[in-house]
Amino acid sequence: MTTAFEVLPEIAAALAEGRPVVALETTVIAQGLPHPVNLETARRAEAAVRKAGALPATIGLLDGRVRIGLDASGLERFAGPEETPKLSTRDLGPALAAGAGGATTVAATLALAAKAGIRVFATGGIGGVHRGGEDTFDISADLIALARHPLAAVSAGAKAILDLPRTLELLESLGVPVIGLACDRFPAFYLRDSGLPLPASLPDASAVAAAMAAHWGLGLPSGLLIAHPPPAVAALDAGQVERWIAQAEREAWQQSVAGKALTPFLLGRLAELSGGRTLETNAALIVDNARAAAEIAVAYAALEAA
Ligand code: PSU
Ligand code: MN
Repeated sequence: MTTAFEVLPEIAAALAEGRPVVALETTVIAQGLPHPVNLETARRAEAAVRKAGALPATIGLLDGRVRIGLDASGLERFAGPEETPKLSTRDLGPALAAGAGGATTVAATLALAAKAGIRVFATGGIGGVHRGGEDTFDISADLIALARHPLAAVSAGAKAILDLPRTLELLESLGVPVIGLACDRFPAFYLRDSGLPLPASLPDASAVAAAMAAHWGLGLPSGLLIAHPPPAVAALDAGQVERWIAQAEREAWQQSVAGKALTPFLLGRLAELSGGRTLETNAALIVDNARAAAEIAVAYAALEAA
């Protein structure tokens, strides 16, 4: 069987030479944001990575092949109006074997990026323990993937729709460092500050790169979560966000929305209830996280080369 694992040539060359590369996911494009904001945001995130001196590797499955890095038309396929399946770690093997395509979540993207040898990743906000997760066991595979794959994942904390204290507890259990980038409290996606203290805080990209090197230098297998607050101009009001979330959660429960459909449903309802304000914030923080991740990738590549 031919390996269905295609790395874009410019990315393969960069990785072989130890130049900085940032992995980006496609679920946020296909399920997290509506058309056409999704395509525009994906392009802006890639541009932000390049501007900061790294190469973007947007990852997904197309026609039964893993694609590490997408060209313009590949990106458009994930952003198009047609339905694209959401693929988590468990879905990758069956999708490949069926010759199918799909957008990869944070969890699936981390697995594929690790196989390609990429060390830095960016998203908007990772998944975590859902509210009520102590009963439903709805805990994102993103947390497990962070424990398994050696990448630094830059994220605006975890999504505000989640149970953030339990999400942090589980990350501690899994041995995943959670490092605030120039902040000492966990951001909550649309909010700069959840009020939850972080176990570590570092001032800049080079300090984060040093922590990555030290963590992996010990032979520790996990990734690191780099918590990066949304840009101040884009952040929303906490009370307002909480009211929208309460309503979206109630509707999800009434309509029995669960499993992999829950996160896209909640994000979609928040966008509607807020008259598009959560979308603007989400797009802004995705681009800003991509930039921060590129700075970390550049600093880490310099450290490795030294
Ligand atoms: N970040 C965003 N929007 C998103 C996601 C992340 O700003 O839609 C996606 C990621 O792909 C993440 C997924 O892996 O949401 C979490 O889904 P779940 O809760 O089903 O694991
Ligand atoms: Mn889930």
